[in-house]
Amino acid sequence: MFLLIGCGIIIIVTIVAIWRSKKPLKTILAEAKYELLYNAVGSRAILEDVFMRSKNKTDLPILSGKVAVITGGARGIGAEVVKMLLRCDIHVIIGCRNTQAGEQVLQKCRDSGVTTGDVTVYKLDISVLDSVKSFAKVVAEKHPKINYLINNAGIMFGPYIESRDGYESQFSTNYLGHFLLTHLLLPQLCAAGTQNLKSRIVNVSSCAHLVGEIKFEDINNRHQYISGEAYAQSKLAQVLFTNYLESVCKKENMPVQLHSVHPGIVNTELFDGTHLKNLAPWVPSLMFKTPEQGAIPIVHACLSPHLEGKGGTYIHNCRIFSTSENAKSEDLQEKLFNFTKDLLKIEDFGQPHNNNN
Ligand SMILES: NC(=O)c1ccc[n+]([C@@H]2O[C@H](COP(=O)([O-])OP(=O)(O)OC[C@H]3O[C@@H](n4cnc5c(N)ncnc54)[C@H](OP(=O)(O)O)[C@@H]3O)[C@@H](O)[C@H]2O)c1
Ligand SMILES: *[C@@H]1O[C@H](CO)[C@@H](O)[C@H](O)[C@H]1NC(C)=O
Ligand SMILES: *[C@@H]1O[C@H](CO)[C@@H](O)[C@H](O)[C@H]1NC(C)=O
Ligand SMILES: CC(=O)N[C@H]1CO[C@H](CO)[C@@H](O)[C@@H]1O
Repeated sequence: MFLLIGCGIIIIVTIVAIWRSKKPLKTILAEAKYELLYNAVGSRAILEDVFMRSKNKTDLPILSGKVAVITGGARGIGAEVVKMLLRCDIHVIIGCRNTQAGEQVLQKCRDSGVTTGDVTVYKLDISVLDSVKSFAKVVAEKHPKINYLINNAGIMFGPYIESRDGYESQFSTNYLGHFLLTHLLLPQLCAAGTQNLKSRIVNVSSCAHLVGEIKFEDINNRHQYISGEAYAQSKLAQVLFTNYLESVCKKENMPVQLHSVHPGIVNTELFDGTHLKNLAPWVPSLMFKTPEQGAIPIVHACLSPHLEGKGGTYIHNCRIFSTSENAKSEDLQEKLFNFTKDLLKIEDFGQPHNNNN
């Protein structure tokens, strides 16, 4: 009952915020449509988080010698993932914009009594293609074998901004940069995996993918920019890509498997600046998961032996969930894959040394 009232408040708060914003009616209607969709999907996800609370657990086995790469591991959910991987004695490579913040994550873990594992921090701005290339280059040189790649860095909503390479910021941060990074590190992932113990690529997507569609003719969503629509597009693109690459890896017998994960609705800085946090800041702290709880399904997707051989799946509260119909469309997966390869001028995916990337 309490939860239903909470969800109702979220809906009312956002509708009021949209009316206050004084935009043209057409934009208001389109934004309202997305607000309602998000509220529906988000409220359902919150309820699922609550009812599946007991399912939200994963073991932390000792995996000395394994190497994990994570984007955006310096705060939010990513920092909690780093902490859990350290407890497994894994060597974690953090790619983040502020390398000092990355170092501090290690310090905090040590202060809290975690003595195992190690952290190396390299500078990475995932929204800048050149930065992705230089990051991948040092990482590949220093670590010829990578067991886990966690594509976690992400941004949500915000105004229309273009990245240095000219792409809408959510598309370039959440999707494009990670597509390139995955391409560049695939050889090292293949080198670490075996047919019985595959390397894993985990994409931190979102239940928002359920309301997404891909606008090939206006991939930047420039024509009518609705931030929620662009976020959903970027998260759907991740799931499509995960599913497509999984089928490629299977076909070519690569020892790599892929998962997309919805971490839950988690109280992080991701919600800063949203209508909800501006008008009812107590809702996230009361009703959302903590970052630690959000990290659990991601770690589960990386490490759980129960998922061995079950690549291409979408994980929600440590359970395999079904994705949207859109995400299952093989046609759409291939179309987006071709489209992205062309954008990035990649000729042979996963074979970085055959071209100039
Ligand atoms: N919170 C939720 O409810 C929720 C729900 C579904 C999915 N997710 C997904 O979970 C992931 C993590 O989100 P969060 O909640 O932990 O958010 P957060 O607290 O805002 O953290 C975002 C992380 O991404 C990094 N990042 C953003 N832009 C970057 C860039 N251009 N280059 C490098 N790193 C960048 C940030 O690093 P800086 O310190 O450099 O900014 C930060 O470490 C995202 O992919 C998000 O879409 C979250
Ligand atoms: C994860 O999603 C990104 C989009 O953010 C995509 O570019 C990348 O290739 C995906 N990786 C895997 C292994 O699914
Ligand atoms: C993707 O590209 C391949 C190779 O160029 C082509 O054979 C295939 O038909 C394309 N698929 C789609 C859906 O456009
Ligand atoms: C909401 C909730 O109960 N989360 C739990 C998920 O699992 C971890 C560890 O198994 C607990 O510490 C959390 O409290």
